[in-house]
Amino acid sequence: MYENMVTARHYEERLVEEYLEGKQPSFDISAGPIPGELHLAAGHEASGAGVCQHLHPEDAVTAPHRPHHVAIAKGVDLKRMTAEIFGRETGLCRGKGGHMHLFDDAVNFACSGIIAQGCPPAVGAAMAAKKRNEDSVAVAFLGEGAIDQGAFLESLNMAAVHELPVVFVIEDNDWAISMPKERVTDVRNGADRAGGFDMPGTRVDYDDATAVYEAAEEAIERARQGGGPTLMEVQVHRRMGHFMGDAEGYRPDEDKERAERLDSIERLRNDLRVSGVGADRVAELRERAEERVEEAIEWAKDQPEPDPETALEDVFTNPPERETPGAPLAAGGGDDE
Ligand SMILES: Cc1ncc(C[n+]2csc(CCOP(=O)(O)OP(=O)(O)O)c2C)c(N)n1
Ligand SMILES: [Mg+2]
Repeated sequence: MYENMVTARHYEERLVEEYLEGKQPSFDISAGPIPGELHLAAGHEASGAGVCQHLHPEDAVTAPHRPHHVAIAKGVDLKRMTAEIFGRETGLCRGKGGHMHLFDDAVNFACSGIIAQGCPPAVGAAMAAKKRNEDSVAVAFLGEGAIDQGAFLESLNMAAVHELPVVFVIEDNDWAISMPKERVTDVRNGADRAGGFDMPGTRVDYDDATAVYEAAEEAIERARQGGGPTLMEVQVHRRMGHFMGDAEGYRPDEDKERAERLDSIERLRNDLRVSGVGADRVAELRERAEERVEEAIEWAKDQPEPDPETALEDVFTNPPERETPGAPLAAGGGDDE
């Protein structure tokens, strides 16, 4: 878990450096080697690491727009994930998805920028496993800002009615962009939503990877043994802005300082030391993580960019016919199928 967490933290620290290249001084979001938005999960690492530690490659995981820590903990190919973030041809989605749309079928991982969108596919994966009599499970990660979404609530109902092997993990970082949760959600603890459905709800009140590990073990084992779904919530902390470039003018200084103080990585490092893991071993894990990150970034930056000719390949709709490239569509043109 520690290695996964330091990998995720260092990965994002390096992405920040790469992301800012060429974007300053006026913050041009489309400039530099990583154009577009970037949502960082620093402060969420305990959740991904504690849950995914119990999963096998065939177990499905869906994540939201803040996916890096979960992807790393699920074992997504770091080089191809990095190439995707840099928009390269050898990226997980041939450079067309970017950091919010990573998809790795080798380990059954997907994420999406649409809030709560990962819940229905996770229910689908769990239903498939049950119908095939396999003991795999599915896990959907989502933010606390997503728990009023229809897709989430319908997924809970479907999972409970069919007793599906799925675990929903709410990452409660107290904020949905600039919106504090108490202004938009009627429950203080997201896990209380389970009470409206026939499933257990459990909350880990502090982002301690070991506590997450233990809560997830119970939920995932129950799902694997045919005991149905669980709703889990983990208190995490958003150490950064909602996305890179967010000035966070809405956020009290104390809230930010608190997030920085309550660092789950430091907590786990101390716990490891107290349990007798030597300083050398801890340093070795950290160094190995850092080397892996550097290698992935170097590799990705060396990869070719996609050929513009392939821009309309692997997309869901058939591109409408144009008589000449760039010309307006003929009336009634296009093929909706
Ligand atoms: C269906 C939908 N509505 C709105 C948005 C815009 N949006 C992007 S992130 C976000 C807030 C999400 O907050 P939360 O679920 O708590 O996740 P966090 O960013 O805190 O990790 C919103 C509203 C979206 N992506 N999808
Ligand atoms: Mg949130």
